[in-house]
Amino acid sequence: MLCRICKNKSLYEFCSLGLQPLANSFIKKEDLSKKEKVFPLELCLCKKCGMVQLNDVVPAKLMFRNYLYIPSASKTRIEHFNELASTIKDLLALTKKDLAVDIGSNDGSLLEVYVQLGIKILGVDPSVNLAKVAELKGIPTINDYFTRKTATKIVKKYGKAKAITATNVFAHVDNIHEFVKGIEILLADNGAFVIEFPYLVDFIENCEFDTIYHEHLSYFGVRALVKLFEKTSLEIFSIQRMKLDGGSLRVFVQKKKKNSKLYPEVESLIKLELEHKLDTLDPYKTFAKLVKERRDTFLRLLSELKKKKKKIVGYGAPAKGNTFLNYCRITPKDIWYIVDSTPYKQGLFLPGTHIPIYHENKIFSDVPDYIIILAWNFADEIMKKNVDLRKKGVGFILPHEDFKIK
Ligand code: JHZ
Repeated sequence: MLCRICKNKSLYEFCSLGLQPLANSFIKKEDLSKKEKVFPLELCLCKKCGMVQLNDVVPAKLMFRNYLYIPSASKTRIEHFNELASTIKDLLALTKKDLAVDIGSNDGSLLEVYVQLGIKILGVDPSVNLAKVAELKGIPTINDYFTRKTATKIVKKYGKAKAITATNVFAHVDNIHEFVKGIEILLADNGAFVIEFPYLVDFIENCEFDTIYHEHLSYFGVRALVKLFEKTSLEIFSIQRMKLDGGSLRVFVQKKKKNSKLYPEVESLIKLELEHKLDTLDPYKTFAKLVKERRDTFLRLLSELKKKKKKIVGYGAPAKGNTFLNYCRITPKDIWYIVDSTPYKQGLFLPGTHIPIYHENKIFSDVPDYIIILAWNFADEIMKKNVDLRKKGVGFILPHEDFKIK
């Protein structure tokens, strides 16, 4: 495996989560006895450019053609999209004449906001099922991956885009240089390409190991990102750190201005990464050690609660929950069931662990003693709407707070 950014061969593998099924390959009841495909889940660091990436790449068509994750299942994410769209609208002074393209547009949730703001829109998404859902909502969608070819096709038909977004998409792309070439073709000279993804500093510092899954090929820091844009006609002109998803970045990219140096926000995050010693092996070694400790802490808690005959269920069937549960080798005897707000996931079973997924209401009719919040990035939203259960004495286990019970 070569580094995705700099093509260097010297990759240092620092964390293995073993063989795992694809995190969004939820199973129908009739398929439970079929053998599931598993793939290695190992993380490496490029010693040259600092890029963190998976060792193996699962073909995209196995992961994204029929996709069950939708952002609209979480109120917090929709609120985030509302804020993102109006930030971009104000920044670029978008008008009715301008085109906004969302790459990885999913069910069209972000583009719907632009419609309300009166801007021309277009989605690009490889998932057949979700592109249909978006089209039904009136969101024009190109059902394909984003490449140079797709970009050229869009420019011919619609013209250049003043705003391009890719939220939680960039980290999923194998041929990232090809993707960036597509952006160079599609982006208007006075436009901006806005990328959002989980930030390497937060990922390492908080040991967010459950966010490692086959879809997430890259774990970006600003150092690697700057390297990626180095030989292109693009440059990063602004970056915001966000709390979303355990710590993410919002990166603003534009066509290069003459003689431009690194912008101050870019420089200060590179400095932060060096302060965290992300250019050495130490933090990655510590991360790998912590992964095992986190698993052992959870397994000890689980065993104590099971000894007391407590009933434990899970809140949310996020992709990250599957990495976590499979790494801990959890079964339906440990966690009885899962509830999730995504209609497409309800009635199915988790990959690997085969725990059944129900509508969120199940926790009111079949009340557990403890609920582990697998979608911990939305713990506030979930705790707020289940305040009555907490009052009744149900304990909420928080993986991101060292499995504290609230
Ligand atoms: P959520 C996905 O990861 C996949 P996941 C992807 N690869 C990616 O990068 C990230 O998103 C951003 C449910 N829920 O968003 C809905 C409730 O049931 O953390 C979701 O299934 N009730 C594109 O899957 C899950 O939790 C609720 O009240 O890790 C959250 O998934 C809320 C708030 C959520 O992403």
